Amino acid sequence: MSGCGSAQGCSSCGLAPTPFAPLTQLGLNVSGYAHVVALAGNPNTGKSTVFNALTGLRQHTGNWPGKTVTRAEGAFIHQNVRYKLVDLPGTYSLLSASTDEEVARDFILFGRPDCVVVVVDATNLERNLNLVFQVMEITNQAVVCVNLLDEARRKGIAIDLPALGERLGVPVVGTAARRGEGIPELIATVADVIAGRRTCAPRRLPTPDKLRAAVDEVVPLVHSLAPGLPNARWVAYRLIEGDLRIRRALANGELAALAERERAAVRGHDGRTTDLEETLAPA
Ligand SMILES: Nc1nc2c(ncn2[C@@H]2O[C@H](COP(=O)(O)OP(=O)(O)O)[C@@H](O)[C@H]2O)c(=O)[nH]1
Ligand SMILES: [Mg+2]
Repeated sequence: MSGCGSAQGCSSCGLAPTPFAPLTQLGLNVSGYAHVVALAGNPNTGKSTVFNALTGLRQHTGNWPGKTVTRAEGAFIHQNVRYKLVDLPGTYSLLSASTDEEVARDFILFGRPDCVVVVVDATNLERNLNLVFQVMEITNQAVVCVNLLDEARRKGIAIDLPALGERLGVPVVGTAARRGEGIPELIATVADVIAGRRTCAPRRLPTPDKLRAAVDEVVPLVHSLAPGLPNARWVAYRLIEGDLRIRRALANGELAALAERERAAVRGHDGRTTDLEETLAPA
C-alpha cells in the first residue's frame, strides 16, 4: 500500500488525508527506508496518534492499557527521505519487567533506531520526564514531543518549551497530535537531528568516579559474554545495580541473541543500508 499524499484523502490508496505538506504517508510500505524512528512514551500520551498522523495508518488509539502489545511499523517520506516509524508499547520505565516495557527497551537498546521520539503528556510532564531521562541515558538522538498541548491549555497549564529543551539538552516540540498541530515541526526536527543539522547533548546525571571505574571494569566482561552487544555500558550499570534478569540473560546467551534479533529487525527484509555493522563492533 502506498499513500498518494493527498490532502483530501484518497479512495484508491485507502489512506487518511495527508494533513500537511511536504509529508507523504506510506502506510505499511516500509521498503527502502533510509532511517528508523521510534516512538516511545508512557501509555496514553498519544504515540499511536502521532504514528497515524505520520504514516496514514490507523493504529488503534484509545484510553485503555496494553493496546500496543507489540511494536507497529509504518512509513512516510519527508523531503524525499524515506523513514520507517516504529510505534512502541507504552512504558513508564525501561527498567521493569513487563512484556510491554521489554519490547520498548529492547528496541531502543539493541535495535538502535536513528532517532527516538519520546512522546510526553503536557498535563503530566513531571512523571513523564522519568522515561525521557532513561532514554537519554541510552541515546543522544532523542527528541521530546510534548503532546496533548490542547488539553494542557484547557487546564490552564503553560509550558516553556524552549526552556525545557535547554534544560534537557535535546529538541522539544509541542504538539496536539489529534488535530495535527505541531506534527510538521516534529518531523522537521527529527529530520534535522538525524541529518546532524541539529545536535543533541542530553543532560545526564554525573557518574561518581568510583562507579565509572566499576563500569569500565565490567564492560569488557559484558563484551566477552556477548560480543558486539550495543550499549554494553547500560548493561554494565544494570549488573552493578544487581539486576538479576539482565544477569541471567547475559549468562545464558539470551542478551546476545536478542541484540542479533533486533539488529535483523531494524535492517528489515528490505536490506536497509546502514553502518550498524560498524557500530555493533566490540569496543
Ligand atoms: N485532546 C487530545 N487528545 C489526544 C491527543 N493525542 C492523542 N489524544 C487522545 O489520547 C488518547 C490516547 O492516545 P493514543 O494515541 O492511543 O496514546 P498511546 O497510548 O500513547 O498510543 C486517545 O483517545 C487519543 O485520541 C491530543 O493531542 N489532544
Ligand atoms: Mg498506542
